[in-house]
Amino acid sequence: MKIQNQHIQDVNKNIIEDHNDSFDFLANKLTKNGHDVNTILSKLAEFQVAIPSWALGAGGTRFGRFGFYGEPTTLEQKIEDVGILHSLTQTAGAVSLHIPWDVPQDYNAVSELASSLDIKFDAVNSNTFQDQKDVKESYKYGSLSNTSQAVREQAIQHNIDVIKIGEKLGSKALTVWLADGSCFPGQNNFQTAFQNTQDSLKSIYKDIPEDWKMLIEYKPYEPNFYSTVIQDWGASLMLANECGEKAYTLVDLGHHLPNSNIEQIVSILSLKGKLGGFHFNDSKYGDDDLTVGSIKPYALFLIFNELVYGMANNPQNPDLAWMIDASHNVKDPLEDLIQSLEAIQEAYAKALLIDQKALKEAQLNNDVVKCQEILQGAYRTDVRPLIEKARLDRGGAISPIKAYRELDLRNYLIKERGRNTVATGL
Ligand SMILES: [Mn+2]
Repeated sequence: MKIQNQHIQDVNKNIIEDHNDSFDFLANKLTKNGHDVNTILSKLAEFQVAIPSWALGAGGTRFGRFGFYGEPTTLEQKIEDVGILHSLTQTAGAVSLHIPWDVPQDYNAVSELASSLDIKFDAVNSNTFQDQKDVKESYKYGSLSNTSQAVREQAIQHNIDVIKIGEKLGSKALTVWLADGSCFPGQNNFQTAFQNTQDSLKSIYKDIPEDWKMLIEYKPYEPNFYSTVIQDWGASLMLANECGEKAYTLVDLGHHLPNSNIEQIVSILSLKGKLGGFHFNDSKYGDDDLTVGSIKPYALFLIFNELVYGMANNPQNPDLAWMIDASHNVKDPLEDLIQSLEAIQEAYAKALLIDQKALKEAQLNNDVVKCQEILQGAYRTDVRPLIEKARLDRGGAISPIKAYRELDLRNYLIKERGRNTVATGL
């Protein structure tokens, strides 16, 4: 299913006057305060976030999966869903495939479909945290870190196969996230597990194409509950440095212990030119994978402040691979992803409003109160008219949720695909 642009414009018609009023008011105010509104709008328009192929199916809880009608069952249907998101929001111009859940059957057809929807293939993700059907070796006790050479070799080969799939689609990065670790003290030798992981990653790295990145994701605990081999940014950075200049650290917001200062991690990795990718979600307790911005929007804004600073001041750091990595639980996946995209754009827009020059001056004068005023002044601005305008200018919806509901898109998908369909994934 492909949305006709005219349908989006029809929904926009009913709310365009309100939008114009609030945009004019905000744009005038920002211009008076020395902001270049057009530059902010073009930055917002350029900011594209990848949708993971596994996010389009039904969610549920850790203990059960509750079906959602009209789920996409093929990769083509998943890409069509990303196409719907992109048409409405104009900020979901990429898909991130998870292998082996979404191996293309017909590469030409999949590539043509994606490009017809203006969607690129972002990082490809390997999976060595589950045993797939008919495999020889089990990952029950780890993959790249396993004490068995045969298991490690199988996991290395899988990653190399994933790179080959990505190359056929135009991807430029491999994301490696390992569930490797231990559930009980004494189960693993920390040094052996780390060393094995390092050697395995170096073997994979040899197959990373010249214009690719290898993104190494970290996580402190879960599914293993005593130790994780790549438990934090320090472990990830050590491994990336060991592999070489095409290897980077990937930050996933939910992969931190409570109250970690993620903005500081982002800032220092960016200074060192080693921040390669970013996964968006939110959390209340642990790796809850809640909708980004739904729990701690101010923390998200502070992180974006560092990302904006890094993008402007750290040419040594490459462009980042942005991806939503969340679980929509009991929501319609597409509505949840729209909310995520909006929260990301909102935090980004607010961060773009920070007067970096004034902030630097206040920092130099040790004017702590002024520093906070500058940050919170930007944070308290209602930037939604800017985001609406950036979408509208590119043919998107002023309110993507409203358009999704008024166009009754879920019912169209159910009619097309049937009610009780099931997507691949967890
Ligand atoms: Mn992640």
